[in-house]
Amino acid sequence: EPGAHVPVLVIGTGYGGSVAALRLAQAGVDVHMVEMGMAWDTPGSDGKIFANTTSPDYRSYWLRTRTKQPLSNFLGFPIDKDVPRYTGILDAEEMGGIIVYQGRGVGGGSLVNGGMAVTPKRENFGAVLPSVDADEMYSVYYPRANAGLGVATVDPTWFETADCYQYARVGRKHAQRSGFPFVFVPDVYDWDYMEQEAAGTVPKSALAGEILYGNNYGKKSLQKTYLAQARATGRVTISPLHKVTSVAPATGGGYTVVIEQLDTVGSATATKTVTADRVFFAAGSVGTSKLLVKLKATGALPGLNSEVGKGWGDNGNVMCGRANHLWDPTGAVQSSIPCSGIDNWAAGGAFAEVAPLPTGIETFASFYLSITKNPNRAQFSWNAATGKVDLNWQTAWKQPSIDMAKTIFDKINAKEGTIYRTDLFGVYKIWGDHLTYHPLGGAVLNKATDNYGRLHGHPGLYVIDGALIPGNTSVNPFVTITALAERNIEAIIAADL
Ligand code: FAE
Repeated sequence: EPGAHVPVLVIGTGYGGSVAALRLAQAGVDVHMVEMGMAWDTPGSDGKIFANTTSPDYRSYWLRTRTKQPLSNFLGFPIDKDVPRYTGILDAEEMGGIIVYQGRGVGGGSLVNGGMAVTPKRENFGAVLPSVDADEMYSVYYPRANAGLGVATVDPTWFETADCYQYARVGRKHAQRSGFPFVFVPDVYDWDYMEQEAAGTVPKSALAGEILYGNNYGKKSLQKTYLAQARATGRVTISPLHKVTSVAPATGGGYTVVIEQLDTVGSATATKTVTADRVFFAAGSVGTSKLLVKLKATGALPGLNSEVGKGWGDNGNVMCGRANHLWDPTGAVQSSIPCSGIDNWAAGGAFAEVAPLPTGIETFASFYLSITKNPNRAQFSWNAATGKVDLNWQTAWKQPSIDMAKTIFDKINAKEGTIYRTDLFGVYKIWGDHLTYHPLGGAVLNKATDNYGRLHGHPGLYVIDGALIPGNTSVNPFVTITALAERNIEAIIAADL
C-alpha cells in the first residue's frame, strides 16, 4: 500500500530475489517483492497460461507490436509477425550492439528459460568469481541451490530410445566422432513428466515445443520451487505489474522506494511510494544495472562507487546450425528441453549446448547454443539527453565467441562432410551473434559491492542477482546466480539483521 513501511523490499522475482525472499522469511523477516511483469497464474482464452513457441501471441513479448524471435528466419524466410502490445513474458531488449533476452513476470528468467541447470567445473570457478571461497561454494551453496531448484538429469537409458532426443543422439555421435567430450546437462524439468509426455499419458509441454514463452506443465520454474516455499511462510507478498523507478535515502532512516503500477499495455496507472529499511536489487543484470547507474547519475544514491555499471558480459553466447546429411535426421518432434552438451572449454573456450529446433517437421539440422570465454566487457552509462541508460557493447565483440565456437563446429563439419546452416538468422548468415540469453555483471561482487553484495556507500542496500557476476560463468548461469545468492543471504542474515 502507498505510504507503507516494510522491513525488506526486494526488486524483482527471479533467482536472486526468490532466494533472498525465502531465506529472509524463514529467518522471521517480512518481505515485499515488487515485479514489473505479470503474475502468470491465469489461463488465457485457450485454457493455457503460456503461448506455444510455434504460435507466438499477445502473451509472448514484453511491450512489442512485432515478435523478435531469436531465430528470425527459416529457409531464408523471415518468421516474425505482428502481435498486440502487451506486458508479455519475453523481453527482447535492444541495447545498441546486442539484443538481451529476459523473462518478465513472477519467476523472472525461470519462466522463459530452458531450465539447463549447470554447475561450473570446479577448476573454472576461480575465473567466474575470483573473490569467493570455492570450497564453501562446492560443499555448501551449490548443493543447496541444486536442491532448492530441483535439478536432475535425464535417465540415460530412456535417452537412448526416446524419439524426442534423436537430435541429441545425432549431436553426440558427431561430437564423439570428432573427439570432443559429450556430457549430459542437468535440468529443472520434471523428467518423469517428460517420459509420460512421450508415452502420451499427460498433456505435453516439452514435447509440444514449449520454451521461450513459458512452459505450461513440466518445468519447475521458480513459481513451483523457491517462490512456492517463500509464499508458504506467510511472510512474503508479491506485487506484479509494479515497476521500481527510484530508491533514495529516506529522512529518518531506510529508503524511499518509488513504484509505478502498470497496466497490460505498459502505461503507468499509479505511482506509489513506500519506505523500506533494506532494499535488495534483484532486477536481473540489466535491470539492476540500469537502476543503479540512473540513481547514481541523478543524485538519488550519490554514495554508489564508480564500479557501478561496469563489468558486463554476455556469457559469450553465440548460436549456429549445421546441415546434416539425409541419413542423419534429427527428428520431427524434438524435446524443447536440451539435455546434453559438447565440452571444449579447456582446449577451445567453448561449451556448446546441443539445442532443439522444435519446428514440428524434420529439418535435418543440428542446432547449438555455445557459451564461450569471450573476454569483452561492456559498461552501462547514463545518457542525460535521452534520460536512458546505454550499454556500449559492440556487435564486433562477438568475434572471439565465433572463433571459439568454430573450434568445435569447423572440426565436426570437416569430419562429417557437412556445412553450416545459413538460413536461421537472416539470408546467408551463419552465426547468431546479435543476442544473449545470459546477461551478467554491471554491479560486480567485491567491486560495486562488498564480498557479499552490500552496495558501497549506502548501508541497507544490496545486490543479489546476476549483476554480481563479472560477465561469464563458463556454463549456463542460473545455478551460479542461485548459489551465490544462497551464500550472500546467509552472511547478510547472520550479520545485518
Ligand atoms: P531475472 O531472472 O532476470 O529476474 C529479474 C526480475 O526482475 C524479472 O522478473 C524482471 O521483470 C524484474 N524487474 C526488472 N526490473 C524491474 C524493476 N525496475 N521493477 C520491478 N521488477 C523489475 O534475474 N540460464 C540457465 O542457467 N539455463 C538455461 O537453460 C537458460 N536458458 C535461458 C533461455 C532464455 C530464453 C533466457 C532469456 C534466459 C536463459 N537463461 C538460462 C538465463 C537465466 O534465465 C538468467 O541468467 C536468470 O534468470 C537471471 O537471474 P536473475 O535473478 O539475475
